[in-house]
Amino acid sequence: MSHAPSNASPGTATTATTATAGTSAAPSAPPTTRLEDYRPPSHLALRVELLFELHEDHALVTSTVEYAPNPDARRDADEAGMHELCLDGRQLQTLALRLDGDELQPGDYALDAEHLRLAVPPAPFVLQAVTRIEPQANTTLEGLYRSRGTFCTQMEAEGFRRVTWFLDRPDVLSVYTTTLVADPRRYPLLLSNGNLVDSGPADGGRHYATWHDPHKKPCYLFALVAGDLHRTAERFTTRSGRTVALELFVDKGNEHKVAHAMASLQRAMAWDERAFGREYDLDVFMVVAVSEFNMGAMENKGLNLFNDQLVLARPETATDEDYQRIEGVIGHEYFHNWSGNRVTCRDWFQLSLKEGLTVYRDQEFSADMGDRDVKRIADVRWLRSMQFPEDAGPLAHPVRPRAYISIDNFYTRTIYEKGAEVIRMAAVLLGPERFRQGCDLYFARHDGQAVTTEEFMAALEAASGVDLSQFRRWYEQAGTPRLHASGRYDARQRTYELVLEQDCPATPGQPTKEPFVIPVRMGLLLPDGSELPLRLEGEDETAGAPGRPATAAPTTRVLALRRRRQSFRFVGVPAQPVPSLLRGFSAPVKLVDDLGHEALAFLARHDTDLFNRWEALQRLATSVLLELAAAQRAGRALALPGAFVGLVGALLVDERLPPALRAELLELPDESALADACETVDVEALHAASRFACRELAAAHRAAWLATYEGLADVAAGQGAAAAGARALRNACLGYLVELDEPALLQLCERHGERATTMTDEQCALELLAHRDDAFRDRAVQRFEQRWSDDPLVLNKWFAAQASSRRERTADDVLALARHPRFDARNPNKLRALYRSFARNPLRFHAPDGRGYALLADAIAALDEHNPVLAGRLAAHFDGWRRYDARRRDLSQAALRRLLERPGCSRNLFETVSRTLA
Ligand code: B3K
Ligand code: ZN
Repeated sequence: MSHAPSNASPGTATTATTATAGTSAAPSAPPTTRLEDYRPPSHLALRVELLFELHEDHALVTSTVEYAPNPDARRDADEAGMHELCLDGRQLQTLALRLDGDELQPGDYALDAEHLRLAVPPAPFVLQAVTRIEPQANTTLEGLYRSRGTFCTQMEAEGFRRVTWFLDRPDVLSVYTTTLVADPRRYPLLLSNGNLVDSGPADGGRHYATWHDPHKKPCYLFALVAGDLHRTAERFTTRSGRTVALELFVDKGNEHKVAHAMASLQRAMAWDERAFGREYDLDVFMVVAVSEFNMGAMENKGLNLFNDQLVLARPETATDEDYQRIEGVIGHEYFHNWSGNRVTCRDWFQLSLKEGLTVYRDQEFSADMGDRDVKRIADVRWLRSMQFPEDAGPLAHPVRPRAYISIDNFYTRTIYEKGAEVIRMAAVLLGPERFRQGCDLYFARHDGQAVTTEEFMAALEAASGVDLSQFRRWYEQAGTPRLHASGRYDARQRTYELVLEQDCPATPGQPTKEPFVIPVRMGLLLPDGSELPLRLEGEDETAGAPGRPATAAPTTRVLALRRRRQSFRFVGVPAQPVPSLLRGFSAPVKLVDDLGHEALAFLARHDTDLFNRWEALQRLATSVLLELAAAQRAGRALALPGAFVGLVGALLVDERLPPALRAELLELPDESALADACETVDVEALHAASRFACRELAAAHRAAWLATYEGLADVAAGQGAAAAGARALRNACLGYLVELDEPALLQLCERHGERATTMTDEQCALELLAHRDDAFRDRAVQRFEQRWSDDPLVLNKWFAAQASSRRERTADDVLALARHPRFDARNPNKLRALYRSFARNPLRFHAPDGRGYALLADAIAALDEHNPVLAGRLAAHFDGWRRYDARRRDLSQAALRRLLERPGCSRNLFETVSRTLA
């Protein structure tokens, strides 16, 4: 029989598709995928059966898939009434293809580097493919690969095509049954999605396990694991009374580090029931930690895979921040079970549908588990230092992008964190109850479907009655809007008029923008520090529910700015107020207003919104630091305003504020946040300004830093949230004290590290001393290495601290560390510890001679040979290059050109670099 489609070129079923197919070599113009070209899949996959025969040097994959024509697809039949099926595959050696049991011959189908095309009947049929792959040689960490001795998978976004021929797209949902066969001695553990339905001995002394996942899912959520790992088991009883087995697998020897991850999972499951009404839906939920993983973790149905860094924790090996991150990511992946898995994405342009929503959910989870204000501050700090620069540079893209070469490059801060801000704004506009009803409706309407951000918006609208048509622009327009605010007080009329205006800078492909809907949560503070009850002109002063007294006007309310310019007039204002705008950071915008230092200092002292107290101090500090940088550039003497110094001192000792919040207040904006506020970044001036300010503050409050440090010693030695808060504040104090360069204070820091009982303190001491160029630094670095050389995760902190160092030799250190016996260029955690830390080290990455650029570009070039996904993402650190002086621009451009012109540049890297240079 011949099922060859008309345009078929002869293919051979027994050879690899092409030599370069899987190495991601960039063709001269890699193809672009566009949102407007989306078409429904030609076929549905009714059921998928997979057999994995795992061997030491290869794996055989037999996939048996029942396909049926998709009634929603438009298609043409050929003269014989046959349809075309085009499947995705990459670097597959195809050993056999069978259509309804008939072996296909080479002339029956067409193969190119990444596709298999064949003519198929216009009715359901079964296609079986046998492919041979080499997980052991797979260094991309996509598809099926090995992490140390464990077989594991990463299918999102397009890894499944590295395993077998399939419709590798998120809108093809199917029920999977998976059988693994392997050597029982090396791989006693055989896991896949769903429930274990069968297991036992197999031929040749091997064993097998069969898993069945009753929930329809796209292939990007498929996973398998085969290995010899330690299992920790717990239980969770859902609110409807079902018992779920929770199983956490780690390398043997690490089992004493799993309690926090397991407890986090139990908290996450209970929280999702409470906060979103979402219950788990299988009998077992498994988490497997592996040491080689391209990102943090992956939400595969019922079988989450984790970077071990986000699972393993003991107080002596993981910092308080690591603990929080683990809780957040365990929650994040678990929450995907509904926001991502039960309701998934129609296509990869909708990535933020699951990621933005799930980040929002994990942020809320963490806020509920800890201190909400501190969590919000940390999230906003991160958004500002990572997402705002992305949105202002050549890689800026909308939350729902319209085109990509490699979707791997779009797992960005914009998709994730800005996406979460968009959800948060919707929640603010709807209010908590209607937002929850909207989410309920979304999950109910679309359970088992692959949908778009449009369906999410439509569900929120349907449940709330709020029109979100203009709000959708947040998905379509890139760039961080600016919110201009100015106020006018009329003492005679006792009114205050707040004028809000918005604009948004041009971004690639989007020269002009339409106005956004910007929710501005706000309050007005009176000179005595009290909050004014807010009444807008035209609102009835005495209005209250019938028969009840008038409700007091609220002191915080949300103004929705919809037009380019709008004014809001408040009445009954007894004195000139100070506006507190964007409380809780109610919109991801840059606020530009006319508040001077005095008003900001007033807010920093009096605002009842704790987030905005922090924000006011940040804004004040940013302004102070930028003025210092300007003075430095102009060769003027530097001086810190006394009021600012006084304010910092007052907040330091304000015991009404929890220590964790004080620690946040006292942390000045970092150099990348400062850079984001500059037209042209003057690396050295910003650095000098930051150092000067820290030293001055340290000197001015020397006694208070020291007293606070000493006073919190006991609390900080304990466990739990209060201890972690105390450690954060103590370590902030220590950070200021070492700036003073006094031997006694440096010894204090040294002892802090030596006597530390937690990694939080030990890492803090290492990081502080690693900036120096003296014996304190050398001793700290050596001691840490000796103590932790056998713990790869802790040693990553050691690599990172040195790559983040301000000292002049840092580039040399990084080069030397790359040759360190414990460095492993195949391990993404190690690569990130060294090179990502270096790329975030403004002073050394942007060294004026271009060494930093060359160093990173060389590392990316080497990485691109074996892990293009990571290479493409690391290259994004160059995206700020246009904001530096001409010499640095030339040097970074040259480094980028070299990358682009390198023979064999992957399409991932090609895309990042060409967009960066465009
Ligand atoms: N969904 C994964 C990320 C996959 C990245 C693929 N290159 C983890 C997460 O966001 O939950
Ligand atoms: Zn996610």
